[in-house]
Amino acid sequence: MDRRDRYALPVIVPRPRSLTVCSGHFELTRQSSLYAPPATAALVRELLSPATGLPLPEAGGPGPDTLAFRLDDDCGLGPEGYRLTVTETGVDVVAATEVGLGWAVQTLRQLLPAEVYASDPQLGVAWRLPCVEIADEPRYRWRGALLDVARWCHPLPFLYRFVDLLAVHKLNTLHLHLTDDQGWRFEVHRYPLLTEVGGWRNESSAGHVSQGRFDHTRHGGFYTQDQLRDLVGYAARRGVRIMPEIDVPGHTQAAIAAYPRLGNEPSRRLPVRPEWGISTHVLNVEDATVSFVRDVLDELVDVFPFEYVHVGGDEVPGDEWRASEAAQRRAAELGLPNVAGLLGWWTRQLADHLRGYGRRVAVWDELLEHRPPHDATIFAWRGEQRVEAARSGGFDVVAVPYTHTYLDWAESDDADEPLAINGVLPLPKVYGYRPGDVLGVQGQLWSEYLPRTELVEWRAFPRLGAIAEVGWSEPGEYAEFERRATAHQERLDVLGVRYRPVKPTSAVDF
Ligand code: TNX
Repeated sequence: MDRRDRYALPVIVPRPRSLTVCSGHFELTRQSSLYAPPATAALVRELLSPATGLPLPEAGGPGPDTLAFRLDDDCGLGPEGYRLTVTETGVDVVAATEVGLGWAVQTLRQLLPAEVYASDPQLGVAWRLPCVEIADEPRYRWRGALLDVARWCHPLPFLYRFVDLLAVHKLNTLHLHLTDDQGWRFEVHRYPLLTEVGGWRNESSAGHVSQGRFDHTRHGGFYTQDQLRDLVGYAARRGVRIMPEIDVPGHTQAAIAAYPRLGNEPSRRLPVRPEWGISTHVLNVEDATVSFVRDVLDELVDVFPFEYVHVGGDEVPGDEWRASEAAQRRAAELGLPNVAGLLGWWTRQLADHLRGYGRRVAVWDELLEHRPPHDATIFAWRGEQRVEAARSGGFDVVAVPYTHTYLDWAESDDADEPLAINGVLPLPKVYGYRPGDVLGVQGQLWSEYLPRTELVEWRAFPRLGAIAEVGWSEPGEYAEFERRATAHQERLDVLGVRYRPVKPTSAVDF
């Protein structure tokens, strides 16, 4: 039996709002031409031509044997929606924006044989599209994935691949966690030691952090601003925005190792933190330190044009501020009941600064108790009740509860699962997540236990596909999603993704 005969309906992930299959098909051949706005035309050729080998020459307008992509403000499907019609004579797509046209291109690829995902010409494949009518638009505006490149500096080519994989699943945001206790990955011209010193640690935790073992291997790296600018452009052409995160005032030991004056005991030399877990070393509350971070943000906004900048704010231990006279004085001057409130003071100053660039801050939900900037978007991670708390506080919320979206958690408690942080998050639980009335949803790939990119892929897929569907589609039956997710593996195979099978049959070997 031909593999494709097993599925009566085309397998689209995430599931479109409406899909009608009609009889017949349209076959793309060397005679087929392309009519589209320039950026869309470039994307279609970039995504279809390598595998099909088809030139898709430009057509003067819609017509027979043509892939036509048209912009129409009145198509009634929102800024990311599209209508895609395949008839026996050709393909017609309408959308209000080029982003919408771009998502239609991704759907078009999923209507074609899985070989379309190959990076070199596939001979002997009939590039047939079933006749369909699809009207589609996302349920949530923010559909993302956090990739932690601070704990392990994943190679730049992987970031490109990851962006491609987000776009395949119509995820529109890459949250790049660029700094942490264990490493600083963003080049800052004004403060070169951030990467020269802060980008490298002498060793890393080996095994689970609770075992207290180390690998005795130096690790590090960083991305230059030019590299990141190129990545941003590449992602934008695929409809993916990149939100950078500079995590302050906690999770900053790497920065303090580079510039001890940022810390609470400037005469002390700290290493970039080798082990996982939360450092008690946090930024001090000097005006000069706030200025330093503003300078970093000045360079950051020049690289990342996206409206949102994440400034962290999670897990800020109070030990050093409680022991610091300067911090206590600062808290008293500000009329704060205790030094913990300095977290809000830190963040409000950064938000003010970023507002000058027309930017908005995103912060972790710890800020909720410390008067967050009024225009902050809250990333609610400590459970569903934090999503609710942020929402009832009147904030925009991206729902990232660890109970449903932490993809660094193991997918099962089977003995052969690769080592993970505590917690188990199976695929059905991710799929069953209902974020409620929020800006959107996002999967988190914290990388303490993901030192290699194959492991990132193993933890990301298929669960990131479930996140994509939670973010894009109306809630559905898990069994139906599971069928599609299983068929979708054929595409991930062609892409060479090291995914965890929906139903693993053999032991894992990492
Ligand atoms: C908590 S989520 C963190 C991260 C860790 C993660 C591991 C958040 C805002 N902070 O620093 O990597 O748990 O699951």
